[in-house]
Amino acid sequence: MFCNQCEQTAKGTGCTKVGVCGKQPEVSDIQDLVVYSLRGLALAAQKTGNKDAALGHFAAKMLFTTLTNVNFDPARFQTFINQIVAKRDEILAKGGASFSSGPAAFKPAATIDGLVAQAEGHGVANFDSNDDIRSVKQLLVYGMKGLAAYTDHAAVLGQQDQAVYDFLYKGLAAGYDGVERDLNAWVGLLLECGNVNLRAMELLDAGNTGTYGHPVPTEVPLGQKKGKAILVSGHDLKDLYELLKQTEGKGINIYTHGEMLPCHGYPELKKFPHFYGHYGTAWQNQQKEFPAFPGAILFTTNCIQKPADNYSANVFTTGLVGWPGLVHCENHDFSAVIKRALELPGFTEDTPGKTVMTGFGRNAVLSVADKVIDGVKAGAIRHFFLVGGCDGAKPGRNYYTEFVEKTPKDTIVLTLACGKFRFFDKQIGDIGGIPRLLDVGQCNDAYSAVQIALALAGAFNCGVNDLPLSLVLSWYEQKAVVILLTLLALGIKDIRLGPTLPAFVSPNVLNFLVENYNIKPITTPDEDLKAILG
Ligand code: FSO
Ligand code: SF4
Repeated sequence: MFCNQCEQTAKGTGCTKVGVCGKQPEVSDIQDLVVYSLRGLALAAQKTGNKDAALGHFAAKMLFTTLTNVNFDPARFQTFINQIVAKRDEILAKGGASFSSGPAAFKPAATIDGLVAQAEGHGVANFDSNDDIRSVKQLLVYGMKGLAAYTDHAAVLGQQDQAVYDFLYKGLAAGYDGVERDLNAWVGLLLECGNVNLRAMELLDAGNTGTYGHPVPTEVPLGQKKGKAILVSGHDLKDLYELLKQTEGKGINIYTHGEMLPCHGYPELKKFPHFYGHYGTAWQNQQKEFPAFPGAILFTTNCIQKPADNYSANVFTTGLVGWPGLVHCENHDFSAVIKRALELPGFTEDTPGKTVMTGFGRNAVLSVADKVIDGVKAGAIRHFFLVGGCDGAKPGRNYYTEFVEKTPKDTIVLTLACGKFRFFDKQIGDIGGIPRLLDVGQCNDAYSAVQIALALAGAFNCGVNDLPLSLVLSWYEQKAVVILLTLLALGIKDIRLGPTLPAFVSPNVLNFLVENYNIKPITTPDEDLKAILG
């Protein structure tokens, strides 16, 4: 195996024996083969001019399964590869087309061992012998994995655009489509990926807000209520909605975990009286926090970690998530989760706790835009920070806690994604009634943050780079990669990125990013604040 797609990769260079995430070598290799098979499907779709949205959504789902911390089940991947190849052959046959070699002619072995052997030579380390080309090819594949995740979330809510699927085919086929590309051409594909992701995130925003309403500022309890309990993790709003419906009147309270916290702000979700509060912090703390949860736990998307024996019987997966041996819920049928929750004791008493605010999506923030603009003009608001991105286990991530704590009282911090758990319960006050810490939502809501920035730029008649706004981002997995590509495609400069820079960015590619976008690594909160605020 060789995998370096996420921030916690071994020694900052690559996982080679087993993933730091728990990914077994066979799964890593078979995931490489999933990507390779998808290249074949993409070539077939291009050759036959296939515009079937169901096929595009299928391809996105398959790519999403290879994202960090989504699926660890080799048997499921074997099924996926067979499905990909079957669909490829079906559209080739229908279109009267064929390939005699390469990924579109690939025939999967019948066993998992056979697939592992076939994966040889198709991993990221083999993408190219030139370090820089390999680096941009990796960036493209990782960016597309993130794009695929957002595309799937949007499609589940009925929002699709063939242009997104066409790009996935183009990006997957690149390198196998007979087109010679130099470094510039590959960089062009990266920016195209960023642009297409903006469209995918727009679709997702339309899906979320169109189905569940625009988030409204909402106070979320961090304490617990007496009663049976289910904890929902991941990012999927539809799964949560279906579970809320299925648990109505059953005496079960529903809690969010991790990136599901912002769900409390959606009118169509918060209307359920048993949708109670939030439990725990970011994904990397689940093994510490889940044993104490006295109910069932449902994973709707990433980020799952190996469930320890003291709580694994309570954990269920759905959608694309998988862990060998766990019960997987299909077609939004959560009866197994509900049964388990009813067997377990639940919380035996009310435990009051702190509360946190969420629900500051673009609609909520822009509804007070006049107040914000007046605040800036009057000098009450000096600067905005977007401190967002993923959390992770590295101790260096305390930077983000300290950074937010040290932001001056006349500045506003917008946040999104699970990186917020480093500071989400900090009381940092308000400016004239506008909270200084505004939770825009999940990483899935990056579109909302972009719209807020664009609206501010419009109001001040300047570009986003000229706003008193600084982006201080943390990354962990491939959704963060594609969001970065989107920000670059939008021409956003001066991004600070941490806790470390990606292992798959070669020195020359990094130079390119620094020279053209002035990307920089985080240093210390004091130094960075001083540099930003002058
Ligand atoms: Fe975090 Fe995990 Fe949302 Fe990622 S929960 S790390 S960027 O999957 O997707 O922010
Ligand atoms: Fe390692 Fe990250 Fe790959 Fe897991 S996803 S194997 S931790 S690089």
